[in-house]
Amino acid sequence: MPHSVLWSSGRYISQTKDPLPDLSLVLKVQILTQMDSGGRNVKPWKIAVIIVSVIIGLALIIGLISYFLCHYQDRYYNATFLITNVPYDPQYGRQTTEEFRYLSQEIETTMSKVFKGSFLSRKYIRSHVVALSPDPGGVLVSVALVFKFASADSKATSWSHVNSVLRRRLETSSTFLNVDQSTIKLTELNKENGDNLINNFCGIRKEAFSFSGVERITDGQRARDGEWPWQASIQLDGTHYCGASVISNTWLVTAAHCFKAGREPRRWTASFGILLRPPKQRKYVRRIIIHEKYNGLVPDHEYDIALVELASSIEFTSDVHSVCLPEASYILRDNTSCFVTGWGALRNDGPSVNQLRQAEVKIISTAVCNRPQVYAGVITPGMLCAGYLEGRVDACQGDSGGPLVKANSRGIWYLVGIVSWGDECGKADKPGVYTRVTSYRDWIASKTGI
Ligand code: 4AZ
Repeated sequence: MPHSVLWSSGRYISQTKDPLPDLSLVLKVQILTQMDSGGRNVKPWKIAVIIVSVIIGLALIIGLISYFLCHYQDRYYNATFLITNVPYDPQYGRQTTEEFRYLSQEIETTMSKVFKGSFLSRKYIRSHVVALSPDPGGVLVSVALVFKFASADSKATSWSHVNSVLRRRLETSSTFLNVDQSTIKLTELNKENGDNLINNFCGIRKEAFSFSGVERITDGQRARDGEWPWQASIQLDGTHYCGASVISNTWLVTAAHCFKAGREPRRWTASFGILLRPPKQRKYVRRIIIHEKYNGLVPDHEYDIALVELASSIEFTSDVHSVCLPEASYILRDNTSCFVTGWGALRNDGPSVNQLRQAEVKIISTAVCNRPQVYAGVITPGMLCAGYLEGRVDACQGDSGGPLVKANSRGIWYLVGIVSWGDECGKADKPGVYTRVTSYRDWIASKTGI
């Protein structure tokens, strides 16, 4: 230990024992070097400046290291390849057909096996078949792949890892699909294109949400951001009045009876996002199309469907985008589990809530729903019943016009019903009654082209 000088109570003192026992070695070296070289004292403020700069420097280094090691970002890829053992079927041309769903699910399951069984298993998020196109050699597949890579992973390395796993494992991971190896192509999409690609597909949620319990929309489960991105609120003179579903960036579908209170588009606005206040987006209404055959006479609830055209386009994000519409021929089986969502009342005639709620309900057959003690024959083919005969779980006032949705086996959500009516809320033998969307599928297409 060198002979050093320390400032103490206004005097210089000399000492030979360690003068800076509590400081880190780095600091001691810096301070002692300065003291030694100058042979004079170091002012306390200088020591403070040195300490502070060393701390800031260390914090910056630690921050940068942890940012690159622990900060993740989504990276999107588009993979294309040829399947040689499946002949092209014209039904593959439309995303909503059973044929498209079946083959896409097979491909998505294979993708999951390819990456989950590799060293990229923790980085793989999901795959989504974008298109199935005709090819003389079979079916040409285009699939979007989403990964979560650390920011420190270079783009080139990430791409080559995904590419090599895909080439190595695609052939062996499917027992059903024959993939022509020579046709595999992988391109990275930038974030904007990747986000657009995923958000422009109907019925997709940004992550898999788990749901437990069957509770009433009321004191039941609150929805989380991005859980039901197609849910809209339609508001009369600025107040929530009904629910609605986003079916494209300019069209919403809702119930006709919502417009009994007024049909002038300029009195209506639509808001998006799980909170009514503040919403994620808000739009003016350009046009309201009520089903021509809806007459609004109680108790006639037939043709309870309307379309709302927005004055400007919604900006699709992971929190706000469209739900899929089922084909007119789609058959909804009894006892299927569906979800109804809305800002409606917690009890019959109660007020609306600010945060969106959800409830799981089951499809009840029209035969059961038309029983004398239930709705005694008033349920028509254009309606469907959902809920529980024992009551409790149900939609309520203010949920009207909102979505009843069901996920298919690919995890893509379809609008199967529109909250329409019921005898109060949650009563035994009085389940919720919904407009059956498949019955109006062609009507929706005729008005919107969707
Ligand atoms: C309504 O008045 C209403 N329990 C909506 C749904 C149900 C009942 C009433 C279903 O808007």
